[in-house]
Amino acid sequence: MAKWVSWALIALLAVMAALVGGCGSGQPAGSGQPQKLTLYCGLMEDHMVKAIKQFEKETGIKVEAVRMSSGEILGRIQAEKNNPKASVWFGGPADGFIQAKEFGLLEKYVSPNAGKIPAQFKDAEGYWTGIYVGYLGFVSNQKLLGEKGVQAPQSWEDLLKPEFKGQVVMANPGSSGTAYTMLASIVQMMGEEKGLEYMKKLNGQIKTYPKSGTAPGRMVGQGEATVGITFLHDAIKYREEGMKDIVLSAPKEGTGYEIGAVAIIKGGPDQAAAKKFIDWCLTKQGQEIGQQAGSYQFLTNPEAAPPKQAAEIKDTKLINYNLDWAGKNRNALVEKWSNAIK
Ligand code: S7P
Repeated sequence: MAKWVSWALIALLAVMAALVGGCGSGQPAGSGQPQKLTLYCGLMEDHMVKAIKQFEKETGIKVEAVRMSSGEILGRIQAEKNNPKASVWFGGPADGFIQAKEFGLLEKYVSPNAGKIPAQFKDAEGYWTGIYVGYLGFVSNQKLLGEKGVQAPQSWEDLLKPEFKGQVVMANPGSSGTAYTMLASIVQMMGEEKGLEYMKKLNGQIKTYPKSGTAPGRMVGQGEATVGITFLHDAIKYREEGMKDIVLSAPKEGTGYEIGAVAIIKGGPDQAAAKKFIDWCLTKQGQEIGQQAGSYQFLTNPEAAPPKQAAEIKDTKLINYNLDWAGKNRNALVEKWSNAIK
């Protein structure tokens, strides 16, 4: 064989090896550039950081992420509709994802790993997939309850007690997925008219409406308010981190819950990397990683081991939360709430 033919053969093999290598090593085929991915993230920041590090380690894909509350993410991807900057919405209650699907902001993607996730935790058409489940409830400060001589609330009605005037914290349902879950739960339980009347009365008890649903638990734990409305797993996290006065309770008539989801943003860059991230989130390892950062939601992949810390809230009485209704009516209901509390 002529020498130039052997060299050409070697060069060809080298190019092919680079192309094949690129597929599994976080490089877009043939580019030599590392693959990258931008996420908008609705779950807690420490969970987000752990997940990203592990995903980067396993895939070589470089991830950038911004933590925002659900309403902010929805607003951001709506505003960026014609020029999306991020490719994945990672975490936060599925209500926001349903509203985003309605607005045409999500890309359909049925991951090969989605088969493991039971039907009640995913969109039937593949626009979003559930990765965890969280129950809504109350977080109280034992010391402040003692000073007021009052018990932790056991019902939604209890939040209206005079002892709690100016002492209740819930996030703003416009920005927060947690608070929207509460608003939608109340309206589903009481009906729209009575539900909004209740929210108006509750408004008279509220100390402040922070942006994120992760804030009430922290504020109550630090003694800034007596009672908060929160996802119960967040209250467990804060108590475990040292806020020892935290006590948990749940409304006896029942409460709403979230399915925390993940989805691909329509038209976002790096769609191949986005799909790999969704695939990873649905694995046993991808779901179990949150526990390392104190995220104690129940998990949707039956092969993933649920956090042992979640056992204390497993018997919380849940309503038959109509997620589809809650998602499709999100913006309209938030507007009605804003008018009701004026
Ligand atoms: O990661 C903890 C967690 O409670 O954060 C999300 C929660 O809704 C906070 O987001 P908002 O700021 O939008 O309220 C939940 O999805 C998640 O379980």
